[in-house]
Amino acid sequence: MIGYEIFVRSFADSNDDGIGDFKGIAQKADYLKMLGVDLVWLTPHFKSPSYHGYDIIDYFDTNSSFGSLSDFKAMVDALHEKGIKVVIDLPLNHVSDRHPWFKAAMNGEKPYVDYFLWAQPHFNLSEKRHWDEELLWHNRNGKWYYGVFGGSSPDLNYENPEVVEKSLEIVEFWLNQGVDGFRFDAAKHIYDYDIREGRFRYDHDKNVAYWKLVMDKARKVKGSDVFAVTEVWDDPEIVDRYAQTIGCSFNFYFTEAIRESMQHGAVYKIVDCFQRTLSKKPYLPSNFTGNHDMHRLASLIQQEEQRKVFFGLLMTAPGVPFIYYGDEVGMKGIYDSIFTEDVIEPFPWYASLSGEGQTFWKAVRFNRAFTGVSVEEQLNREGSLLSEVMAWTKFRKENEWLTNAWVEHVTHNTFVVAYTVTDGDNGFRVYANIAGHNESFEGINLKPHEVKIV
Ligand code: ACG
Repeated sequence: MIGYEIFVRSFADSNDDGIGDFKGIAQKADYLKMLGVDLVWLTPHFKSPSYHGYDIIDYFDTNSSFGSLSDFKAMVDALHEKGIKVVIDLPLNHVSDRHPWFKAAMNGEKPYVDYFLWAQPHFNLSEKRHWDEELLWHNRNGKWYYGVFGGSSPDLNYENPEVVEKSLEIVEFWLNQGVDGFRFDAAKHIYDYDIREGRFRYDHDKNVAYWKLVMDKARKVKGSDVFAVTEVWDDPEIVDRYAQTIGCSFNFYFTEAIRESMQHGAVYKIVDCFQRTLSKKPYLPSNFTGNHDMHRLASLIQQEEQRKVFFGLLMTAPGVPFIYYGDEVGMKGIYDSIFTEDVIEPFPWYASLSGEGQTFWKAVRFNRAFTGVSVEEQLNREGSLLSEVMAWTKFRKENEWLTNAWVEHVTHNTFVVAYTVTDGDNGFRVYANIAGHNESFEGINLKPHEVKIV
């Protein structure tokens, strides 16, 4: 199974307003098939005031720029017909400050006041997020509320059983619309504030117990083959705890380790990562090229030949690999927490960036016309990144057992990493040379940037 993250606003436009939409995605099902994708993760498609959609106004309605609920269902059907599963992004940790629940809570209306977290005298209101300088507490009209992702997205209060119940209703509703599963956004943040001590602290046990409830509900509605993947951006040992309950988790360390190794020209991080995250596990790791929260692969790894090695590592690794839309054609973009739009630029279908399906909701800065970064140009160039990616996805399809495999015997020199991938019955050994010169390791000769399977 191969996944593909689609930033809905940027992927494919069916009505010429420049904004990607559900019909547009349905119309591009053949491209997804050609690429070898069998599961798409759609970034939030709910009613929301922002370009990214992670702050929701109504969990039971779609963003009208993307289409109606019936357009959404038609898209799900169209993708299903092609054998492609649909997974939706579900930000349950917080809502938009324009959500009716928050508006009612600000007016002091019951029961909504208890849907959010309000400051108590012993709380430290000037505490910042542990990873940057953003404040956790926000003041509006003299009321202090908690919002780990900023003042415009207040956190829901999961100490309140009614909120838990609402979240389960949302899960049930969307499964009944035909979706195959979820990407659980910000999974470690459901319980991340210690009310007793009045400070930020992840309660992983409580979070995992909550996600178990969600998964029980999802499996009850959809059966055991519901697909769920968590977003827990943290150390592999913490990711493990969530993944065991949910069944699959994004492996951030994979993306980071390969990028870092390629930048430094030595495989040590890859070795550490493969040993720590890809050994035999009771869940599926989800390795990925990148996502909408980080610099694009092609901006960090400029050489196309190196990126081909990245795809080789990705497609020979166990679990469910995900491609971030556009990474297959070498889209660039530098992530900036203020201008995050740079990593979600319009998907370049054509060299000219104009034609049927092309989105143009924002001006491009990184992926300009006629720079070789488009489906059209990549399909017409022999040996392009896209053709290499398609060769790897074809290989992956011929080896479906890789989903449930694991990695053993990781060995290396400075430039070559070697590993055995097996599921107990099938297996092969991979040799990957990240260097731009020939290498020889364990008697295997490798050309520059070669990934060899023996
Ligand atoms: C998700 C979405 C993101 C979205 C939200 C909120 C959550 O993908 O687009 O924002 O709905 C944190 C959260 C993640 C969150 C990212 C953006 N992603 O945990 O859930 O922020 C450290 C922290 C991480 C942190 C990361 C950010 O530990 O928690 O992610 O930094 O860079 C190693 C370490 C690891 C460390 C990394 C990086 O891997 O092991 O711990 O991670 O290095 O240093 C959207 C918008 C926002 C808006 C919000 C409402 O993008 O602008 O405010 O919605």
